[in-house]
Amino acid sequence: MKRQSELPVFAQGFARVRSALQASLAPTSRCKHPGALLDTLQPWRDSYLRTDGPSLMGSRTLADLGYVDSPLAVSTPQQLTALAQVSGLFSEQGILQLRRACYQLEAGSSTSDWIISNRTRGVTESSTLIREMMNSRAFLLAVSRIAGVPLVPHPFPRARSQVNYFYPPQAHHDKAQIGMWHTDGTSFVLNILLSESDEYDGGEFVYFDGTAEQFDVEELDQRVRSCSVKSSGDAVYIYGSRVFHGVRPLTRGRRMSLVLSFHCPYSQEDVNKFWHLASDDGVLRTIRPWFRLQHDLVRPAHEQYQRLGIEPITFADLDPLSVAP
Ligand SMILES: O=C(O)CCC(=O)C(=O)O
Ligand SMILES: [Fe+2]
Repeated sequence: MKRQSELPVFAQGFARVRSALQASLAPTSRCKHPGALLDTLQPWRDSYLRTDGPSLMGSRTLADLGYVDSPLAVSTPQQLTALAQVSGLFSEQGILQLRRACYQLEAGSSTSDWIISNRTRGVTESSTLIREMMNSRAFLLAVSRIAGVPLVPHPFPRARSQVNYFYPPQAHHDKAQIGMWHTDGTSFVLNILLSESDEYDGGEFVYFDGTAEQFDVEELDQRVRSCSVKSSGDAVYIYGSRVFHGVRPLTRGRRMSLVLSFHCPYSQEDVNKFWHLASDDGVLRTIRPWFRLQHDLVRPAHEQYQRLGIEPITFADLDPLSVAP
C-alpha cells in the first residue's frame, strides 16, 4: 500500500491558492531557453492519422468508475468515456513528426512544483503541427469518437496543450520528476505518449479506479491501475476532471508526452477553475484569458466549429460501430 502512495497528491483548497501565488512570482524565469525558436514549421496532414482508425483497450465509462450523475447535461455517465488506452491513432510518419515537434518544444519547458514537474505549456501557440492537428476535423472526429461526445479544442490556449518531459533524478539531492496524483483542470484529455518503451524505465501512467470523491491517498489499496501504454504514438484518453491519475518517477531514460484538452461545444459547462489555471501559469497571466474563456464557452456549437473553419461534428457523426470495443 505504501508503494502506491509514492506519488504526492496535488495541492487543493487553500494550498492551491498559495501555489498560484508562488507561480505568479517566478513563471517565466524558470523557462530553459527563453526566446528559443520552438516551431518546426512542419504542417499537419490528415494522412498522419491511420485510415483504419484507432483501437481502444480497457475502455471504462464514468458509470463503470462509479459515477451516477453526469457532469454533462448532454450525455450520460454510460456514454462518457472515463478512460481508454488508445493505439493506432497515428501513422508512422505522424508519430515521427509529433516526436520531432515535441523535442523542439523542450527548449521552452519550465519546471513547476504543482502537478507536472517539467513541461512546456500552450504548445498550439508555438507549434504549427500541433495547432493544425488540433484544428483538423479528422483529428477532432477521431478524439470525439473516443470521448463519446463531439469536441473542439479547449478554448483556453494555455490549458489546451502541454508537452511533459520526465527524467530520473540527475543528482542525489534532485527531486524525482513526476505527475502527482491529480485531476485535470479540463475534462476531455488525450495524453499521447511520444517515447518508446526501451527509451525509459518507470514512468507508468496510473489512475484511480473510482470516483474523485472516493480518492484517498492513504487508502488506495487495490484501486490503482496502471496503463500498459508503452509504444510511441499510443495514448491514454481520460475524463481528466473526474479521474485521479498520475505518472510515476523514471529510473532511467526520458519520457515525453503531449497532453491535449478539448471541450464539448454542445454544453456550456466547463469545469476549469481559476485557481487551477493560475497554479500552472500565475495569477496575472490567467486573468484576461479567463474572462475570454467565459465568453467563448457560451458561443453556439456551430459558431465554435465555424471559427475553426470546419463542418460541425454532431452526435450523429459518432458512429459507435467504427470504434472497436
Ligand atoms: O504525461 C502523461 O502521460 C500524463 C500527464 C498528465 O496527467 C497531465 O499532464 O495532466
Ligand atoms: Fe493529467
